[in-house]
Parts: sequence; C-alpha cells; structure tokens
Amino acid sequence: MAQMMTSMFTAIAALVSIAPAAAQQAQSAAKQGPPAVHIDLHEWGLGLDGRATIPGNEAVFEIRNTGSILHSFEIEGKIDGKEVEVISGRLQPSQTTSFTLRLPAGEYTAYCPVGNHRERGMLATILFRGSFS
Ligand SMILES: [Cu+2]
Repeated sequence: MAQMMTSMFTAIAALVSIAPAAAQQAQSAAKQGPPAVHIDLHEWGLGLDGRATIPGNEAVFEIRNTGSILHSFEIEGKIDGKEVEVISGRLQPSQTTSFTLRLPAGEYTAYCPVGNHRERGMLATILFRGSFS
C-alpha cells in the first residue's frame, strides 16, 4: 500500500511538472495524448491526497476500485454558472474504468457518491489549470 501511494504521488508530481520548459521526454509524452489521473477508490479515499492538478484542460481519468466494497466516482463543478457532473457508474472491487474529460480551467470536486463515502473521506479537489504556461 505504501508503495502504491508513492507511485500515485509520483504520477501526480509528473503531471504537475509538464510544462513548455520540461524535459524532452515530458514533451513527447504530452504529444501522445492527455495526461492520466489515476483514481484509487478505496476505504476511505480516492488516492489523490485530497487534490490533483491537471496542467491543461484535458485528462484521462483511470479509475480502479482497490477497496473491498462497491464504490463509484463522480466529478462535478460549474461551467458558466451551470452545474455539470460526470459519473463513472458503480465499480465492484478490482473493477476498472476510464474516461477522458475536457473541462474549462477551474476547480472541480471529485468524490464517491455511494452512501456516506464522501463524508468518510472519499473526496478530492481537481484543478484544471487550462494552460501550460
Ligand atoms: Cu465509495
């Protein structure tokens, strides 16, 4: 588990560090597609340390239920004053899913909508920076 958290942190740190001046390797990785955000649904968290930052306005959410009970993933926020939300559907333990989101710059809230899981800690802020500058 400790190792999983470490690799998760590394993945997020890699996302944050992608910038025009970044290493050649990061630049070619960016050209291959949007960065991935790894969501690790479990009791009781999303595997993000409460926050993830996406440098652009597009990311692939790779979601896995690593817990022992049913979970789901929802991200919501406001675009031009209107509530928007995307829900993954319910995931049984060890099930995975993924989707690509393209969103305007801003802060969005991600959580598990099952039961009281949000209150128990399955909650994080996702920041789309919307630019590479
Ligand atoms: Cu849950």
